[in-house]
Amino acid sequence: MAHDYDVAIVGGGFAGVYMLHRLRELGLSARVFEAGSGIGGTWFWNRYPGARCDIESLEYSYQFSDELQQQWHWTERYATQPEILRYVNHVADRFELWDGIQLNTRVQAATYRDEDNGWLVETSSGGVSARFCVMATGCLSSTNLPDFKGLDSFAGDWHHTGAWPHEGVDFTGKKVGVVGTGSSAIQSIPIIAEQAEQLYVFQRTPNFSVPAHNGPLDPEKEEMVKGDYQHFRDEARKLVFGAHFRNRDELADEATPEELQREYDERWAYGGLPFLGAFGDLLYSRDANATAADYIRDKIHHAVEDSETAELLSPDSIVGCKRLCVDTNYYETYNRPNVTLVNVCDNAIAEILPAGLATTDGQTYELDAIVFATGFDAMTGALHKVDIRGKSGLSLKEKWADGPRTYLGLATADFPNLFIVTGPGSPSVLSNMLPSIEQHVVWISDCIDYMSKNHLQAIEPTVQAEDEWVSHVNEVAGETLYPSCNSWYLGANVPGKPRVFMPYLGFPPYVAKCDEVAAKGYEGFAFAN
Ligand code: N01
Repeated sequence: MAHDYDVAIVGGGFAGVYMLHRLRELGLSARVFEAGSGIGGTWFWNRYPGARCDIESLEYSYQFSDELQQQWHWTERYATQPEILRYVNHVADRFELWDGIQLNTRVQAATYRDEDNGWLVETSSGGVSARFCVMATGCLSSTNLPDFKGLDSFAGDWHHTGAWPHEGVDFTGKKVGVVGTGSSAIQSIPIIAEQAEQLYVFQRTPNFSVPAHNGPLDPEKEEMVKGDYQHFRDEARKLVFGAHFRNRDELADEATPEELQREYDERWAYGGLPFLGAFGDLLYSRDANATAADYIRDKIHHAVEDSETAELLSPDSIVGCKRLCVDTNYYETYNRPNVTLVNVCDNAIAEILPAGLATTDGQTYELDAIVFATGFDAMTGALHKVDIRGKSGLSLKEKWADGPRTYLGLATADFPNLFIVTGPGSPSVLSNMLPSIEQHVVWISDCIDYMSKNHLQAIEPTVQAEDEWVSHVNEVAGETLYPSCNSWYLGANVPGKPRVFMPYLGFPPYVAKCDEVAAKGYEGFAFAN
């Protein structure tokens, strides 16, 4: 039976947009279904004040077209959300992709049909059939809004950072509460504080943050990178996070106090996530990590005038175990007279009241607006919003009831011809997302092309390959400090979510494995003719 499309692509973020382009280059028909009224995925929804990327612009960008990367000019070292959104729209214009993108269309269900080895994709505006279904739904696109009692009764406005109103929000003269102190909060708090009459930050767990030292993009650096962009990309491909974090092999456990101080000072002055590359053992040894934690705590105490507030802002945890934050004036913001840090670790938020909120110790806070910077149901949340059914009607949710199971984060047994871009079990959020997305798009489209040329109807991983990969992902994580804290990498931020470490650490070995699997005729996958 003929399908409407060779490939149905769910999601119009950076993954869906490039997937469409790449499939078209191979002469295949594809359509992107996007719930939003525009493309860009995470960069379409996360419009909160201060939203910007924590990977430098020169490498948080597509590399599939040299003309594109040469001609596009980023204005800042770390691009703002509006600039990243302009960029992805430019890509869609430049490669004439709009006629393949259906906006305002939410995919509700995707069902595998044994009879024709294809997928029936049901959307808010009707159903389509396709040989393949590619889930390009993103890792951080399903917002997590805790079930706060009384939220419906709140008389003011409330917003989640991950679903911010397009028209913006004016906090001028308002009493504002921000719930959460992760990356989204840490980026937005300094800006909201400048507008609000009074800002209360409700902190359950403090996070480590490193200054971004953002500014206009250095023209010399731009010229240097653009002089040999391929070399710059090739270098990044060999690095553990797929980005230039200036990783060193030297061990903090073996460094003298002077070496530690010198290296951390240099990294702090440089700014951003490369702080984590200071020593090779920071994510492996508690003692090594403690040297970095002590250093940042000391910085917090220097930045924050009130010692009690500084102490409350100082994490007693492992640097990088939860994603390290990157900020502009975050800690300094607590020196403003209109900013108050509220500890909701001991006295949790009990309920939202019509005029504010109350904590369990009976304290109440009068608020005109609340910002929930409470994160995401990461990696699996967006997949589970779609009722995905594989062979014999098996639902993905049922199959993954104890945590996600994939082969290479790309596919899962019993769900033939279904691919996931940057799925659980792939480097995804532990890597620079853009190169990871491109690597997946190329791998998936090459696989589809191989199947077409070899008249193969269906592909799925073997259960054995999947089991071995899941064990390997756990084993690699188990050697690090990552599983030791309640992070969203583990699903620990969403009540009832199974605790499984979801991303794979190590971009280079991962890419090598994917290449090897393909070179061996898709080893670990089974085909049907
Ligand atoms: O979310 P988070 P996020 N009561 O999950 C708190 C990426 N990102 O949106 O730690 C009170 O990190 C929760 O407290 P706790 C980046 O990968 C990137 O900030 O669970 N508080 C925590 O403080 C990042 O890691 C950029 O105790 C509650 C906060 O809410 C990821 O997105 C920018 C609560 C959630 O923090 C997620 O970041 C922004 C409750 N009931 C995001 N429930 C860049 O720079 C939750 N919290 C590219």
